[in-house]
Amino acid sequence: MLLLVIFAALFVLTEQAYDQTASCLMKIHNDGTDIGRVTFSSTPGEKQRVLLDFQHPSLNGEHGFHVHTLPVAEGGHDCSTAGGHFNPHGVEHGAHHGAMHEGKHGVEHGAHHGAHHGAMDGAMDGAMDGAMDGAMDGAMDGAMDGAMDGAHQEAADGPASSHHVGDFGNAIARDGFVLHQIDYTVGQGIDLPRNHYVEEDRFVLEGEKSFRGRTVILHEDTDDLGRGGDEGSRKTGNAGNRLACCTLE
Ligand SMILES: [Cu+2]
Repeated sequence: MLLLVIFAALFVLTEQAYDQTASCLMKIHNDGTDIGRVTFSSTPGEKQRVLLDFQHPSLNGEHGFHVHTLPVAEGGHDCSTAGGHFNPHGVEHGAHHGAMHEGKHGVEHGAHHGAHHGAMDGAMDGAMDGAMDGAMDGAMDGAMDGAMDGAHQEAADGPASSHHVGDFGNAIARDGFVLHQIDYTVGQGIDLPRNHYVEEDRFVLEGEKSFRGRTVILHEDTDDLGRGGDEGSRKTGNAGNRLACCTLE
């Protein structure tokens, strides 16, 4: 009981630590059963968090997880009405971080990017640490974390980024539970484990491109992150049917 109170207190504190939040209760497609809450939090220019907390017997393994363009009808749970992936830049589907490089490229891009930022600080220590962080990301998570840094650098050069704004990869379920958290640190800073460093806000919760009023969808199948080698992969990651959804408020 005490543990629960502490956990609840921490949760409340965490929620208050962001300037903006948008959330909703996920419901099973064409059924309406409430499976838990998804929350997007943001302090623009500083930090962002995506938190999924779901429970349902049908949750098992990896489930593609995206923000789609349209709201579902009010009070409804027909996830088919949510349109395609939210993709204001008209690019191909990918992971939540960016372009899909092989692990080797991830290391190179990550190391280069890290060193670049370290050097920007004008300190030798910064350069070394930056290079280490970048290389670690690339080595550890290959095409994920390492590629992220490289991809964001490339994205800054032109429109050829290869992930949708609404792409968030997969949520991993165990025994009917999903507790999935993604943290982003915006701007220059220390890239902690599992705390993804991004150049700009990963998403916005106000204005024209806001996630608010759009629909979070959890799919039945695994999102192949655009690496499936077919058209479906480049559009949707072949994540299959819509398992659950809700429109962010
Ligand atoms: Cu989707």
